This record gives sequence, C-alpha cells and structure tokens, in this order.
Amino acid sequence: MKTRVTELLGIEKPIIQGGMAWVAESHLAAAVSNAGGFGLIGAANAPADVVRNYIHEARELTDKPFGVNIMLMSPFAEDIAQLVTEEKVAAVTTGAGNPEKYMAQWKAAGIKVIPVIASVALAKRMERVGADAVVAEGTESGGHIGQATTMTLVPQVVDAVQIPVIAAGGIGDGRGMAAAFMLGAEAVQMGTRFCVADECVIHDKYKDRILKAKDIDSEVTGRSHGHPVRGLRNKMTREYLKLEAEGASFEQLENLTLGGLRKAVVEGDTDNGSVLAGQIAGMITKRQSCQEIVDEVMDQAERLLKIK
Ligand code: TUI
Repeated sequence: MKTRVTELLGIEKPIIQGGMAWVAESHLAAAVSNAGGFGLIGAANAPADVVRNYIHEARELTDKPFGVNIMLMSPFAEDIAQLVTEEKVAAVTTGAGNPEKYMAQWKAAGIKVIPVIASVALAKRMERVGADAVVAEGTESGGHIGQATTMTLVPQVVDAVQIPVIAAGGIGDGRGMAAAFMLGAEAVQMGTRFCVADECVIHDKYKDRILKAKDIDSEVTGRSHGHPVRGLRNKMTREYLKLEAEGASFEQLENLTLGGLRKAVVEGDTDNGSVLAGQIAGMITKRQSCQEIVDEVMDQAERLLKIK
C-alpha cells in the first residue's frame, strides 16, 4: 500500500509505532521497522546519552529507517533536539507541545518532521512552519491526551492541511486502520497494540494488564491541572481521582504519580504504577511478534478497503 507517508518515510507499510515513554526503545523500534512499518524510539524524560545509545543500538538491529519521538515537556527536550540533528535520524515526531523552534535545524539536517497534534489549529501552524506530515492523535490514545476524538479530529485535520495526516488513538487492528483511511488518513500510528509485542521489553505484568483489560478499564487522571493522562484503572488511579475530586494540589497529585511509569514498566507494579494504555486495550488479547502484528493489521485493512 503506497501513500504519501510511505514515500516520505521510505517504508513499505503505512504503520507507525507510537513513541511511548519507557516502552519504545531500540528493540521495539527496530522490530517494527524490520516488519516494514516505521519504528520510533521514545525519548520521553530520558537524558541525551540514553537516547543516543538507543539510536546506536537500533542501527545495529535494523538497516531500515526509524525515528525518535521527542516529548517536549522533558527537561532534556533541547538536548534531544540537538542529538537527533547530530545523528541525522530519518524522522522526528514530537508530543506534548509545539516544536516550532527546532524545525529549521531539523529540516536543514534533512530530517522529516512529524509533530503529533491534538487540534486543527496546531496542525495548520505546523504545516505553515514546514512540517512534512502530522499525526492527528485522538483522546482515545494512552498517555498525555487532547480532547477531540480520533473520529472527529482526523477528518477535520485532513480538510485543514495539505500535508499527509497520520491517524492515532483507538486504532488496534485492520478495521481501525481502514476506518482511519476512510477519514482521509494516509497512515496510522499504533501504541497499545505494540506494547504486547514479543519484542517489547516491558515487564510481563504490564503486558498482562493490557491483555486482560476490558473496554471500560480506561481512566483519565490529571484533568484538574490541565495535563490529562490516560491509562488503565488501578489502585493509583482510584486514589488519584479521589484526591482530585477533593481538590488536591498539583504537588500532592504529582507525589502519587512520580516515577509511576517506571514502576509499572520496569518493576511490573501495575497496582501502584502508571499503566498507560489507550482505550483500545480491551480489544488487545494476544501476544504476537511485530511482524505478525503489522502483517495482520495490513491484511485486514487491505481486504476491507478492497485493495487486496
Ligand atoms: O505526547 C503524547 N503522549 C504522551 S507524552 C507522555 S510523557 C508524560 N507522562 C506523564 C505526564 C505527561 C507526559 C505520555 N504520553 N502524545 C502527543 C500529544 N501531544 N497529545 C497531545 C499533544 C499536545 C497537546 C498540547 C500537543 C501540543 C499541545 O499544545 C501545543 C502548544 O501550543 O503548546
């Protein structure tokens, strides 16, 4: 399936892996790229040395192109912006902010720039300052989220910009991918489905929590202080939402989640940690290799879109 996104990134299949904090490291990114999609290393809050190692490791594991996702709220965002320029990675995606000030240096280094956006306004602005494509990410996604749903955001962004649009949020199989293409998307980004991939190095208990999740197990914390984050309901989210309803301060709430993602991903503490995942978790019930995931999603989407 050829689209402007497969051309832009030099990939065979228009499936991009989300740049998930603590989850998207070299093994996962390389496996997705080897499967014909586009893998991403999630820089999250990691310092540049850690991300540099991931990039070098991924280059050992694949000859295919892969990218880096920069979380713009990270204290190291500036360092990572320089790092990707030096390393000349194939593409950069950005999240949780506006990457405008880095755009010129990345473009000059020949890096494709794909901001993740949650509104039409930011999509238009990113196009104006030279973005090559945007990821329109609906509120069904895991992690830090905007307000619009994928179903409403994607067609509105497609209508508003000329550059290709990649749909994200709530897409976990070929039906979701076909639906996104019907809305005008030219690729999809999936996160939660790749969390349970064999090549994904997160704790087994995290994977199990996703595999056992039901449709209504998704919860959003942090709405009261303007940084909503979606994950699976557990002891931590219950306490958090209780405190939030009681009007707790940002500091009190932050204490509850500090290091929470590490706790869940590395230690497997899915009760007290942050088990970030999208609303589609309830549909994800099997462990597969990245190749099996990419092939299965593509096959189903192509049949539905009647191009196979
Ligand atoms: O960034 C994400 N998802 C993330 S980042 C992350 S790390 C984190 N962990 C805990 C708390 C906070 C962050 C986990 N998940 N997705 C892309 C995304 N970007 N979604 C929404 C946005 C966004 C929101 C506001 C982009 C831009 C924006 O405002 C731009 C402006 O004008 O400043």
